[in-house]
Amino acid sequence: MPSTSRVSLTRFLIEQQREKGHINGDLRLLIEVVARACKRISIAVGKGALGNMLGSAGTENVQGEVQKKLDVVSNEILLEANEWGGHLAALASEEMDDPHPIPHRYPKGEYLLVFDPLDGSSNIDVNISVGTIFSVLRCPEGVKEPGEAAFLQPGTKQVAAGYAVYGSSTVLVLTLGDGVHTFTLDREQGSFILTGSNVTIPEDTSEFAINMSNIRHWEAPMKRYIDELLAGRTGPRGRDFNMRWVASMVADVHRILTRGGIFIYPRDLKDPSKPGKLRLMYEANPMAMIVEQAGGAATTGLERILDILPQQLHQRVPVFLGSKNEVERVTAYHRESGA
Ligand code: AHM
Ligand code: MG
Repeated sequence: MPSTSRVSLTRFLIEQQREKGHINGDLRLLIEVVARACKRISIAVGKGALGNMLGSAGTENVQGEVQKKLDVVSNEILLEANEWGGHLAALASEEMDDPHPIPHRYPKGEYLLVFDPLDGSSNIDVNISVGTIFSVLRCPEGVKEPGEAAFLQPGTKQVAAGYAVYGSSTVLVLTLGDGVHTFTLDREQGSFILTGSNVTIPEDTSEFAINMSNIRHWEAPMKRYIDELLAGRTGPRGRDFNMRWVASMVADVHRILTRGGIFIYPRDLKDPSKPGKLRLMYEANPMAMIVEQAGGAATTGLERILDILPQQLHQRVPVFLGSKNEVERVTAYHRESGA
């Protein structure tokens, strides 16, 4: 394809606004600003040891997890990029206890932005893909100083969701509620170029992604499902299954978006106080919207993720997402068992 016919993210968004009326100017600005921040994060991640950014920041986030230097830097990049544009009413992040208000010196907009600035950060120091996940909601009408309550909206209310994966190439994946589109960063030009339109996830798959080391802590329906996959050709499923686990949700979901698969982080009995590891508002919800928009499914094992009414900004949920027929099967096993 000659380079002159390439569609940049900017052009894609302008056309979504002008021709399809899917977005307004503020949402277009918001997506552009997030994409620009992702470019900066991609550069910081790509410097590796040369950037003096590897290792721990020596602090803990609200979940009691040790923050990496790049977690903190990525969070700051996203805050700084988004504060002043006038498109946001507030921001919230995995790395901040409470929502971050827009400073009074800047105008406020109608949107709320929630993000995991650097997902999979245990992989930073070993040069394995990490990513940024984001979700966009509308600020409830009449709310002037949005606090936690303003963010507690079900995933069905997301007006946009996306992630950037910092892998062998940097890819931005975006949905505005009308299909899923992928943009690859042209590093020489510094712009995201449309490389995939209306991406779809195959309904069937023979590949699963799960941290098998937790098997002894799983509930019965989970064990049943994985046992059947492991039994392969001679078991009840009658075919062999392959396993992949990057331990960066962004990278695992990106593989599933590319060639199908099922990703599972179930509830387990290791720490009964935690209903799963992944967080609803900035991991499960945006990924569930992307997966559903690509024709896949996303549940907690019992209910559709996007239907959950959040109780807390940092709440955790079990996550089952990807190829529709596998997600439906494992969800049926959980429902049958009444787990
Ligand atoms: P993080 O947001 O602190 O990086 O944690 C989320 C990550 C996901 O990206 C990944 O799927 C999961 O945690 C990996 O968990 P495990 O360490 O059990 O393999
Ligand atoms: Mg994360």
